[in-house]
Amino acid sequence: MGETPMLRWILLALAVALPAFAAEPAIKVEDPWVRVTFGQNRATAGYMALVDQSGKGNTLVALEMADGARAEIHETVMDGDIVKMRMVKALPIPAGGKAELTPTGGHIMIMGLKSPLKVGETLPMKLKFADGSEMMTYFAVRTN
Ligand SMILES: [Cu+2]
Repeated sequence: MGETPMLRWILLALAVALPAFAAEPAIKVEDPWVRVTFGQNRATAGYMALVDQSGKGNTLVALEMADGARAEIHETVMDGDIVKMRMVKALPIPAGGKAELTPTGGHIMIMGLKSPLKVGETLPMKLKFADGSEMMTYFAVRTN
């Protein structure tokens, strides 16, 4: 049985549609921003929400920046009356849900910046996930 024109059209449509579907990011980053640096301070905090679009969940395991700057995931914990920050190895994003780093919760601790961050600039950061995927994210520099 030979290929019908209709079958050929369907195969062509699939070939065009599938790569576009596969390229869809499985994680959406909402409102990535970092707080402007003050004076000689070369450390600051960044915030964002990670939304799972795969329905399978994922885990943020590392953050990379250029020029020797470092980024860690920190959570804030109460030690008696004192607020302390603690590094966490990974940030899980629940299946179909979101993980948020907000000024009242956790943050991305950014250290070792070579120059101050000014309002209006963007700070690029590579997000690495447990499934091996990576994503460049551009954090807007803001005061709040
Ligand atoms: Cu911190």
